[in-house]
Amino acid sequence: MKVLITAPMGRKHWDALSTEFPAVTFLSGAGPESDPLPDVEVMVTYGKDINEYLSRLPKLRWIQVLRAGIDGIALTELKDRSIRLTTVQGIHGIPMSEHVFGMILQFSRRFLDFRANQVQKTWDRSIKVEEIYEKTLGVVGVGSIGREIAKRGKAFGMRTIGINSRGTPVEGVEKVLPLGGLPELLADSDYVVVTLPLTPETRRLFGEPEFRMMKPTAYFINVARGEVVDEGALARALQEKWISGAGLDVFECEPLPSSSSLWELNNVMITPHLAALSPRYVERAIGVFRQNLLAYLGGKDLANEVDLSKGY
Ligand code: OXD
Repeated sequence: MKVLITAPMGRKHWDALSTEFPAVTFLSGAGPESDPLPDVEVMVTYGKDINEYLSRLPKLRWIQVLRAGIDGIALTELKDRSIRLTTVQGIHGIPMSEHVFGMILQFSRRFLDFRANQVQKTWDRSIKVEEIYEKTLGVVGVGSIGREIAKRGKAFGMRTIGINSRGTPVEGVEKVLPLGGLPELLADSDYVVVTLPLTPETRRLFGEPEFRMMKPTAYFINVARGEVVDEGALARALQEKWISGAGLDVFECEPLPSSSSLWELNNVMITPHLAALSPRYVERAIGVFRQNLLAYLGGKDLANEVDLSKGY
């Protein structure tokens, strides 16, 4: 069986895969762009190149993406060709929750202001610092990532509320609401953290009405996808102080264009879509693929298989 791996990864991972699966041939993505790869049954990728490879892989049966999001992948074509799709959902919780809490603690303890004062050698004790203890953390999307964020919120003594599609209870989250409960979560939360997948239902879920429902003292943190937000409405919410600030890792257009007004707002913290990154990312992602390859070869269920009709 042939597996095409287009995701860049170190030699040690290639060697480990070849040793563990001697009957499988692992190919790298090299070769002229138009060449068909007739015998490839499985593809391992970060996702961006799937659509361009599909026509070259007539026998493709399964794609393992080494990321959580599947937006931008031609799901209808996969469905029509009965190609299975799996993600590495589940490995993002640790780095993303640390990233989110870096942002939350920055907003609360004002480290960036102190750093700016440090550059000027200024000793200013008038900067107002806050606590997050007993504040409300609203996690919109309590899946594997949202749960880890809520867990850390609890460790800081925060009240946690969350949203998932049906309001199904989640361990460690005090109150879970269905998507229709968004106004309640927005009105109650001091920190709104978005970890939703991008689907037709969640596209531009956050617009002017939603930002106006938030407390003026609240912060909005998006580590999901830029397209779940109407970025123009968010910029106005921040400029006109409907909300206190935002921590943004994802944007409608990436890289964020230099013309975006978000760059200039001093109540915004921007990071370049890397909340999930970690020195352990590849090792964890390949770990999921290895388990799935064993299951695939043994005819068992694959972990994190996407329901191609639902899109998640
Ligand atoms: C992902 C991401 O989808 O990091 O994995 O955005």
